[in-house]
Amino acid sequence: MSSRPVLEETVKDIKTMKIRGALDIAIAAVKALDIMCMEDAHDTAALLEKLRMGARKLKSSRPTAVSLPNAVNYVMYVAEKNKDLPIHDFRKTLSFEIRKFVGEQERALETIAEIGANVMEPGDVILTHCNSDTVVSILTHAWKDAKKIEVICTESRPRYQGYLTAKALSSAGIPTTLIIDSAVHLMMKKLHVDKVIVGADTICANGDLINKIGTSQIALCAKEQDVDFIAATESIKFSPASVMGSVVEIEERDPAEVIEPGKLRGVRVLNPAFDVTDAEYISMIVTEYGVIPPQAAYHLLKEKFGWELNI
Ligand code: RI2
Repeated sequence: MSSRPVLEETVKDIKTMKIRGALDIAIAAVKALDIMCMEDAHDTAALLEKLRMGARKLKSSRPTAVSLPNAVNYVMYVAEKNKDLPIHDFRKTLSFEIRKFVGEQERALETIAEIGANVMEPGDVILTHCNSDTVVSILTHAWKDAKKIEVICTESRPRYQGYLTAKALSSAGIPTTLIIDSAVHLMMKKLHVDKVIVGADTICANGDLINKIGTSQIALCAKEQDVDFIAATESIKFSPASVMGSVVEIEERDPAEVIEPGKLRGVRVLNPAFDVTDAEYISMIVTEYGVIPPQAAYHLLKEKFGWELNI
């Protein structure tokens, strides 16, 4: 049996953003490796080689969200550690560990929803950007806790992921307002925003946040207006490579997402998908281990990714 179509399909779906959101792409990637585990192979060494190739392809499908390489590297770390097992035991062990890992990520999301909801206060007006499952889980949890919040969502051009957020929150019964991205500064004041909360694609060792393009401008507005700026993230989105000084690559997507090709002849169109928010603009980071200041990112990395960093 060949699981190549599943691998190719997953890579394609991540590239085209059919599967998107930092946590969802990580989970989809390791599930593809789980299916690859059942691939025909003479022995463990042959299967491991196929998995290595699959891991490389999955990791190169989108460059910015570190949850993707973190999840894939973890699975490959377990695979390499068990490379001396007979193939049947190898398949069983790896598949078990992958499923355990996915379960842990799902539980992390539930825990963050609970912790993040505690941070919300009754009557809060909250602004969010793009579409983060983590943020949506926090806000719907707060609503179920009878916090009577209101949420302002940005459109999040060019892919309009803000529509997904607005739809999910209003379906949960939360009073929801949609604004265009450039209205943030005006509306933060006019609608008396109390808190900003966003998801994360990557958290660096120095506490900097990499998230959907536009996030850093919102953080500047929040700083100016003395509004708390909160990042919500599972620890899988912390970057061990940043401990070693590596700079996260910011994904540049097809300009056709911004404007129909050829519509503005002679004009260069750029489409960066993410930006960097300096740690000094972040009031707190909500993780499954609790609420931490951005300055604690390095310690969490050491604790969580010691296996990869050898520290
Ligand atoms: P969750 C998304 O990126 C957004 O930037 C969002 O804040 C982040 O992933 C985290 O999403 P994209 O995939 O893991 O839309 O919280 O480019 O769902």
